[in-house]
Parts: sequence; structure tokens; C-alpha cells
Amino acid sequence: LEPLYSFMVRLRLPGGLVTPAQWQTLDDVASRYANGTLRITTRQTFQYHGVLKENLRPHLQTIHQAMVDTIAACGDVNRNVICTANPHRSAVHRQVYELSHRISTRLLPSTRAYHEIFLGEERVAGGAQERESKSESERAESEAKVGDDREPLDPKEPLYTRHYLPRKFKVALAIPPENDVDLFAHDVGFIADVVDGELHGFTVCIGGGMGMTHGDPSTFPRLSDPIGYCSPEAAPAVAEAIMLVQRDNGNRRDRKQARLKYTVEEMGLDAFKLEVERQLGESLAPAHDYHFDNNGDRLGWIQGDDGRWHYGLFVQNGRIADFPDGPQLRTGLREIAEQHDGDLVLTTNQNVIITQVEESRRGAIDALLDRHRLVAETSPLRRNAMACVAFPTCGLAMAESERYLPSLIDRLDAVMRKAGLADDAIIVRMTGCPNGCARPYLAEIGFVGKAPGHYNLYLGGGFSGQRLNKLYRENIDEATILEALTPLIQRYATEREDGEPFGDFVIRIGEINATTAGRVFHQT
Ligand code: SRM
Ligand code: SF4
Repeated sequence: LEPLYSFMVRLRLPGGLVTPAQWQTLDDVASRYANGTLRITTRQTFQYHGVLKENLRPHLQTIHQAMVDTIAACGDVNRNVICTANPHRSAVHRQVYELSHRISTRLLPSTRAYHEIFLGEERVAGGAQERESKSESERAESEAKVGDDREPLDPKEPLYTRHYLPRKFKVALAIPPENDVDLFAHDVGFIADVVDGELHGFTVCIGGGMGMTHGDPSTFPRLSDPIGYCSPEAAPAVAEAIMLVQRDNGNRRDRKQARLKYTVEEMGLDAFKLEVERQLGESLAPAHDYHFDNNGDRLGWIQGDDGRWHYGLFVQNGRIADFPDGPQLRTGLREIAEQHDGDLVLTTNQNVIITQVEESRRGAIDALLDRHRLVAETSPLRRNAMACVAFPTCGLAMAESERYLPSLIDRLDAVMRKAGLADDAIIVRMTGCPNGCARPYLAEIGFVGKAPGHYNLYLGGGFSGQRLNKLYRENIDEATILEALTPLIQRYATEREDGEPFGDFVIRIGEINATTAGRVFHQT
């Protein structure tokens, strides 16, 4: 008897846009083939949990009919490309969204294996068979080159060759002043340079990443650094050049040191940049200035440049389900997708935007939001909080996250109210392990699971995603968390300067040192 295998399915959805027709299909498969929920991820796409092995192919075939796939959503490849949400907000948002697609397409693997295995496409001549027909000596030569950290070139897989990348690879695009994507947290970041409403180009950053291992100071989160500037047309080629430099220089012996951030630390930023320029065949222009002022989402109604409206809906930890006595998120959003012809856009803060609403239709959308209780009274603390999935589905979790953060926020809300800060936002993030899937090292208050019921507490992240936080207390339970944070929140209420974010405040009063670079993250 075969064990009951169950899978997680993650979609490739560059820029997070879902048409209403796609939404209905994606919602259908949640009941038919998964655990009845859809989960918006911190990379602007959907995950399904509990997909049984026998349901995997029908699941992927159904979403394929809706023009959605899961190619390269996991693995040592370029992952889902994310960008500042909602292409319908302005012409620049549209252009940046389209670039996220072009980058995603350009960096896709060429293999047809996905189509052959899951969609029943007939296997074409060549491919693996041809590769297998290599003589022993040819194969030995290739392997020797691999051992030498060099990839043998494979014309059928020119970007990834036979051995793919040393590790996952992530690209983000942001439109200042909004840093919803946490631009500096990714291997590559493109910061839009917008002048008088026109997209002129991008400042290119490299070397970000969140993951680390508890107790191993050679691993650390790192923010990316600017290396230059490119035109919008050049952005896909620049992303590819950076990926190829990482492919050929990343550490393939130690997966804990294999991300691009460590390659940059090892080679030096200038040497990495030179290699990128060599790949490109030209120099990058000098980086431009940029300014971010927040890394959250704009919730509620906002008007786009063409006069239409967009509603940013808060989805706690990205879980779209019908909650007993709570919001009927699945039913409500399904009905919106059935009745409204505008797109739905997922955000990197795990929320959803109902887009392209004509003035005359706003009342109808409000009525649907009301009927299904989609808009609950929530504090700014809760609206700005994020948690990764963790238990019960994540095999790497050390502590609860998605299932626990809401109740911890209840308690922190009470502390905030008592301090007179009910209307203030502090960025709180939690993960069940140090891999950093909810980007906790950028939070003003970050919790990282250490053991069941116990977390490391990090303080001092920047409000707009521009500074990493630092370890403040290790391996503490809820009572100790509240004991540590209550006096700081009370002091914040009375001693903060005008407009001073909590992350800056705890540094100014000397409670914690600022983290100035990833490699000093572990220094107190
Ligand atoms: Fe992640 C591994 C969930 C965004 C860093 N991540 C995992 C796995 C697949 C666990 C595993 O390998 O078995 C988790 C599946 C849990 C589950 O039950 O669904 C998982 N990661 C997630 C999601 C769903 C978190 C969420 O709650 O939204 C996010 C899905 C993103 C997507 O749609 O593609 C998610 N993961 C991230 C991010 C944030 C980001 O990309 O902006 C990070 C930090 C940024 C980075 O990559 O540095 C992140 N995930 C990791 C790592 C650590 C990588 C490293 O460099 O050390 C792992 C473990 C690994 O790769 O070995 C990991
Ligand atoms: Fe799992 Fe850790 Fe990622 Fe949370 S941070 S989803 S516990 S791998």
C-alpha cells in the first residue's frame, strides 16, 4: 500500500494579477483538489495545501486551462517575480507589472518536463534521451567541469544548464515611495525611477536575502546594495546577467552559503558588478537616488490615474477561507469575482486588491464586502502584521506562526490601547523558523520560532524596509514577550519624537543597536 502523499502547490503568478475568470477556477480547485483554502503568499501568489498525489495532475491540468502554471515556483531557479501591486493604478504600475512578466518569462527553464509529466504533452525527441546518449568520456568531462564549479553548457537549457542554479533566486520590482515588496530582501531588486509620471529606468540592487540558521553566524539576512542603473528595456537582460553570474560563481558545495548574498560577500560587490557588466557587454549607469516611506499596503478605497477605484482588502496572514463567526473570505471573494469584471491583485503583504471599480459600482462592492463581513474592525498593528505558514504544513517549522500570531496581536493590541497607541502602526512579523519566509528581519518587532511556544525577539527594523533588525531576547515564551515589549511600547507613547517609527525609537533610546550590514547582524 502506498503512503498517502500530500503536496503543497504554489502558482507562478508574476505581479500577482488574477482575472475574475481565473479566480473562479483557482477557487474551484481549492475545494476539488486541496484543503478548501487558498493561501496568499509573501511572494504575491497562491499556495494550496493538502493536495493528494492522485489529485496533483488534475489540479495542474485545471489551472493550466485557466492559463496558470506552477513552473519554477519552487526549486533552484528564478522564483515568482514580484512587483509593487496593482497594474491598474497608473501607467507606470502597468509598465512595471509587464516587466515582471517579461523577466519571469525570460528566466524560465526551457525544459518541457512540466508539460510532459503533468499535462500529458508527448515527449519530444532529444531532451533527456539525447543527453543520456553522451559517451562515458563526454559525461566524465562534464562532471569534472561541474566539480570545478563550472556549468557545462547545454543548448537545450542555456540558462540553467544541467545543474540549475546553486540555490533559489528572487527578483522584485518596486515603485517608490512604496516598498510593499521589501525591495532589499531579494537577490535582485529594481527600483523604478519615475520622473513626471514617466518610467525612466531602474536602480538595480543585488545581494538581498532573509534566510539564516539559528546558532550559525556564518548565515545571516542581508539587504541588497545598488550596483547601477538601467533602462526599462534592458531590465530583463540585466536580471539574466545577474542570474548567470550567480549560476557560475555561487557556492555549490554548501547550500547554506549558496545564495547570491554570500556570493556577493565572497567576491565583493565591485567584482560581482564587473562580471555582470561583462555578461551584458556594457557598463551599467550610476545608481539613482530613491526614497521609500513605507512597506505596507494601501488598504481601503484608492482612486487610480484613470479615475477608477481599487479596494485593498486585508486578509489576515493571507488565508482565504470562510471563518466560523468571522469573515467569509472565500465565499465573498468568489462572489466578487462572479459579479465584478475587474481583476483581483494579490500583494506581497498577503492582501488582495479588488481593482477597476467604476464610481457607480463602488456601492455594490461595498455591499458585498459587508454581506460577507470581509471588512472587520482591525487595528493598524494587525493590518501591518505578517506570519508565514509554519505548522501544520511546513516541515521546517519549529514553532507556530500563522495559527498563533493573531492571538498574540490581540494581546499586543491591548498593550497598545492602554498606552494610547490604538491608531498607530508598528510592523510586526512572525516566522516559525529562521528561514525568514515572512521577511521577519525587516520588521520593527520580529518573532522567529525557536521551539514550540518560544521565539527569538528582534527589534529595530526600519519602517520602510530599509534596515534589518537585531536580536533582543532569545527563546522566550508569550509571557516574557509581553514583559519585554510592554515597557518599550509605554515609553514609545510618551517619549517618541514627532513621526518617529518604533524601530527608530528603540535604537535612539539605546535599547538596541542598529544593524548596519548583514554580516554584523549577529553582533549585539
Ligand atoms: Fe519560504 C522554504 C513557505 C517566502 C525563505 N518556504 C519554504 C517552504 C517551502 C518549506 C520547505 O522548504 O519545505 C515553506 C512551505 C510552507 C508551507 O507549508 O506552505 C515556505 N516561503 C513560504 C511562503 C508560503 C510563506 C508565506 O507564508 O507566505 C512564501 C512563498 C513564496 C512564494 O510564493 O514563492 C515564502 N521564503 C519566502 C521568503 C520571502 C520572499 O521571498 O520574499 C523568504 C525569504 C527571502 C529569501 O529567500 O531569502 C523565504 N523559504 C525560505 C527559505 C530560506 C532560504 C535561504 O536562503 O536560506 C526556505 C528553506 C530553503 O530554501 O532551504 C524556505
Ligand atoms: Fe516554514 Fe520556516 Fe518558512 Fe515559516 S519561515 S514557512 S516555518 S520554512
